[in-house]
Amino acid sequence: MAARAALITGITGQDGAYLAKLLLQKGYAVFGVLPRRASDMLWRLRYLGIQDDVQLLDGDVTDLSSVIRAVEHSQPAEVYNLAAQSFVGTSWSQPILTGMVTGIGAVNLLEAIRMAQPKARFYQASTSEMFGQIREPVQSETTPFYPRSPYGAAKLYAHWMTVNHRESFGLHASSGILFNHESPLRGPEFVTRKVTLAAARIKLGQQKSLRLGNIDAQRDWGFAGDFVEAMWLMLQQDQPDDYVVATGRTTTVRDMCSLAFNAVGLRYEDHVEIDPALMRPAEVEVLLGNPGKARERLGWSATTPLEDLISMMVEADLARERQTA
Ligand code: NAP
Ligand code: G4F
Repeated sequence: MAARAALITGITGQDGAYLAKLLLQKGYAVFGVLPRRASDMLWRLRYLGIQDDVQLLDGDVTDLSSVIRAVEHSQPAEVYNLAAQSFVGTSWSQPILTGMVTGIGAVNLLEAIRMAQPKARFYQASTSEMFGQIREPVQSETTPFYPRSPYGAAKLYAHWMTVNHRESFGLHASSGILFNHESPLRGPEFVTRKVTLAAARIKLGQQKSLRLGNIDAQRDWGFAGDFVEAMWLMLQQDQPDDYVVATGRTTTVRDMCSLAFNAVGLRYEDHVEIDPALMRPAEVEVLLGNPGKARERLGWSATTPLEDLISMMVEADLARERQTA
């Protein structure tokens, strides 16, 4: 019997790589949509040792025809839309591209499924950024949204279009409202990885200081390897639905810095400089998720404490920096 197929957009990103690994372990035939890029895109798949195990299909979520071809070719039982311009900071300088990729891209996937594979189950990578200027101190599936960035607004459009395709056309379309999740495969522009990489480089004498923006911001940070399990679990449910996926604990960027620098025997106060240029035009000051519904309905909960996550990231950065030195 042919293996159950899954199609992942954004397969070369942090979550795409961990999800591909999880699905391969579960016996799926894993297909990924691969947009054309000049630089090395496959480093995360190589890092996890799965680059030869996934089938990559030329395509871009902004190009509906390529998305339809990818769906027709892979005949997926499950489609995970992880593709996005996902860096919040860039969304102010490239708001239209962010809208096209992060917003319209999701609708292209939904329409391709509606036309070519209506029985496929669909996962949309929604985000706690949609809560933005928070309306409730702890955010759940019923908390009103108030996005604070072009990225958050684009994701909110994609989120509601997912709900709308579920309600209008009966698609098995679910939306995971994921809070921040990190790993050694996190892009170096995001704050946790920026900090763990800098702590490692400063320890090795390759860098002197680290410039950051708002270190009083608070995030509910978990481990990406835990979070991709929740994505899969959502698509195993009889009924599609929306779920908050979070740890239920929030920490300041400042305290996260302290964890990272302590892990290499340094004090962040001796190395971190505040750069006003890194402050955002509108900030999401604090995020804290209530993962109760995911725990009750999916049997999912986060298992990696922030201390372990940051140590894991610092260790990985030390190892990689030593290798390239
Ligand atoms: P990521 O590392 O930035 O991965 C995004 C992926 O999308 C990359 O492989 C990227 O390829 C690809 N992509 C960008 N534009 C594309 C296009 N036009 N067509 C096809 N692929 C395209 O993000 P992540 O952290 O893995 O997050 C996965 C998803 O979850 C994203 O949608 C993100 O917005 C969402 N999310 C993330 C978090 C988090 O904390 N990590 C939380 C909530 C939601 P290139 O790198 O080559 O552009
Ligand atoms: O790591 P960040 O860039 O992540 P942010 O903006 O929370 O977005 C991430 O999580 C979202 C889920 O809530 C995802 F949807 C999104 O795709 C992405 O994965 O910034 C975290 C916080 C912010 O408050 C930022 O202002 O850290 C603050 N910060 C302070 N200094 C910094 C810096 N962020 C970055 N990237 N770089 C700094 O130097």
